[in-house]
Amino acid sequence: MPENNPNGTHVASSVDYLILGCGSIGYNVLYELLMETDDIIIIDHDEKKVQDLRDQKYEAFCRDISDTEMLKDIPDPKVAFVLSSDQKANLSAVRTIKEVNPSAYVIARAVDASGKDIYHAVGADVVLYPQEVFAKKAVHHARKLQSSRQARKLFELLSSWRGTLGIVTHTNPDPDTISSAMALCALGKAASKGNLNCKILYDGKVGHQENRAFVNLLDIKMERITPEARAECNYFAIVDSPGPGINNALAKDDHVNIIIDHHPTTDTKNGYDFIDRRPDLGATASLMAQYLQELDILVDKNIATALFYGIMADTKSFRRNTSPLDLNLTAFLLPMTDNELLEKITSQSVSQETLEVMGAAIRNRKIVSGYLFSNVGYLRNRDAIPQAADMLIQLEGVNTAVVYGITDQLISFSARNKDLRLNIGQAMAEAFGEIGEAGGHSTMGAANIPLSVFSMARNKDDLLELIIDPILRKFMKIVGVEEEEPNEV
Ligand SMILES: [Mn+2]
Repeated sequence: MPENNPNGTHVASSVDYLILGCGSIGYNVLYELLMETDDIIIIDHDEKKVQDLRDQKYEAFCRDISDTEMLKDIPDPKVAFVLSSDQKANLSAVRTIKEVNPSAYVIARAVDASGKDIYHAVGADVVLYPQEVFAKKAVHHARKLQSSRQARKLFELLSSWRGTLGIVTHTNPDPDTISSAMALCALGKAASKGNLNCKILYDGKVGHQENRAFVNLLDIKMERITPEARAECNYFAIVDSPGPGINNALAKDDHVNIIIDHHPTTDTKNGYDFIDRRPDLGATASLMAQYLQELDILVDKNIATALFYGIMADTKSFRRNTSPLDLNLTAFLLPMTDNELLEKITSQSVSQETLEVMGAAIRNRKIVSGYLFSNVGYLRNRDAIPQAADMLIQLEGVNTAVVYGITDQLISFSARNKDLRLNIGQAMAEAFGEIGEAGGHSTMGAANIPLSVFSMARNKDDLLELIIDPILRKFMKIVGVEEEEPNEV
């Protein structure tokens, strides 16, 4: 034990750690620190305790920590822990330390939850309220346990299956749903030791230029979902959509074994072999990354890159619906990703049509009390609509942007929202849910209304003009836009 002297004089000019108050918390801190160093000084007012510590060869002093002279002859601490159960004494101790040695890093114990701010005011660098620390840790463990239990459950289920698992993406698959499907494929193969054949089934188009590059560059094998392809499957999984018939090619009453998703849903149907819905996550790809992490499954470079890009794309590079867990899991994937591939995927050129749709969205915008509406007319590829909505929500004075257009099969809406009072996903569901598919989160929503809803066959642009007014009026009523003349900005 260096510089330890039973007379209580320390010869060095500084000490690594100073512990003020050595009750049960102080003692535990001492115990933790001893794993790293024994350059520690303890101050407590209890004579017997101090003697006990000295008997154990620790450097301890019997002083009252609320005494402004308590640091006399004690070397400057690099870090001081103020841990007694007396709020007043703790506050006084923090003040004394900061006065005598302003560069010391002070970690203080708040004795009640409301006292935290006062400690900061007197100079504490970190304030911990033990009850809160315990609660956070306990909940964290419970969550971790829950997720590893889910991962193991999925693994066991997949290991017991033989035959073919069809993994269904959502319609017009994006990187989140595609990468999640890839990861589930890998998990299925690992769990069944190759006895389960997995295929990714999709419908609609892979529209966005980056998404097409994503599929090509990562060499992703996907099959269009046909009756023949479906007939080959013994089991079905849905990734990145809340259930059968919700934004995917399956029918509402189709039997599905696995659902893994992050969209909020009111669907209460059960009877699935496995279900994991986590609306608090920014991407389904995060959830899949967590399974791979929990199960310690070796992640192939393409899958890691795909999941990484899936999380990035769904969270708009961590600016939308991103939780700390999304970031942790992205960090987990990072060392396994292929930077060159990522660079190639993200530097794709914009198609002519996308550019034209963006142009139309800018030209045709109308703004009513912070709500922007823009009709982009007829288009072949609906993927340009959310891109236009992403762009227009950035316009000054706009809190909510709704962009819509018509394709050969449907009228498609995409909405973005910055107004904290409005849940745009809910508003879309309320306005359009009866005539089509609609939903989303508080900051983003979408709706697709199949043209089969409208019996008249006409010129597409006319049809859009004709039906859009009553639909939009319903939406405006739901979100509470006052009727006034729109201003073009
Ligand atoms: Mn998603």
